Amino acid sequence: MKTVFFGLIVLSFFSSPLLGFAAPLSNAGFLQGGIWYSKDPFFAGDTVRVYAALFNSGNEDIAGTVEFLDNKKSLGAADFFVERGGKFTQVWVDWKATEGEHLVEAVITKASVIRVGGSPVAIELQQTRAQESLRQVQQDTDGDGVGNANDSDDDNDGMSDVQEIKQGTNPLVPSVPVAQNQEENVASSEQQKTSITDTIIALLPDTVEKPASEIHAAVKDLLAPVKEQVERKQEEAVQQLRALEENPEATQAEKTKASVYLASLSAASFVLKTEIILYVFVLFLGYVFLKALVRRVFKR
Ligand SMILES: [Ca+2]
Ligand SMILES: [Ca+2]
Ligand SMILES: [Ca+2]
Repeated sequence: MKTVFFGLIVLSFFSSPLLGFAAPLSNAGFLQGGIWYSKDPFFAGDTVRVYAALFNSGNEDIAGTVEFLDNKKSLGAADFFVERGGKFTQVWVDWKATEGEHLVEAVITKASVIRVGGSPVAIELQQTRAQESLRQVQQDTDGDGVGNANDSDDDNDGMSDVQEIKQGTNPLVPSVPVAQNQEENVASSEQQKTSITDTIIALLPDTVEKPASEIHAAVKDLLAPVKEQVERKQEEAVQQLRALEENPEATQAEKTKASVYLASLSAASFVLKTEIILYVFVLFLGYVFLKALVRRVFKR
């Protein structure tokens, strides 16, 4: 008799949550680890499968529906069934990702206990929300698996984004023949510039030529790291400006500030690249020499 009584208590304990007046079930619901994707990283335009997993450590089979949300808008729903006794299952929807920030969520909207031979009995679960997933979805124009924000050459045409913006070609459209031509042009004009400085130095009299070309080399070495740093900063400024332009919340003042900053860096980089400082220096040497020569001639 005692055993039967005890058995009744145990039975009522286990079945009470199923009768509707009990606390929400805490031994079933979403698994830890939240939401995951069929491929990661993924980029704008990719269709990915969004997954969440459910477990059931209770003693009754459970069925229900999970709704997936992207920025609070429904991506679709998936029905589930999880057997009792520590089993789990996964649910998913397919999602065509777009560029920008996405808060992806999964919510159990309906759950019932399914008994053999009985009809489903609605229950309430404690854990009805999967751990949300906050993603920044980028474009990957060249499809190399590196998003545009982290890719220094978005269209993979061999010309960096910085270079393309500087010379006015589209960093998002491969422009290979133009790129090669322009790279050659840049290379040859740089060579020309170097040789102009060297030519001017060569025109100087022997006594001045040697120290002048030594100083030229030294100044060039001195400026090389500065030039590199300015170019790096310029690249950062380009990325920053692009991020601002893509950000609808950015103010016009911020954009203007960023473009002025970029323009001044471009100017600095131009000065360094074309060795304007060196021209001035060499011209100054020539002037000093001529002055000395003129003085000597007129003294005689
Ligand atoms: Ca890429
Ligand atoms: Ca490029
Ligand atoms: Ca291009």
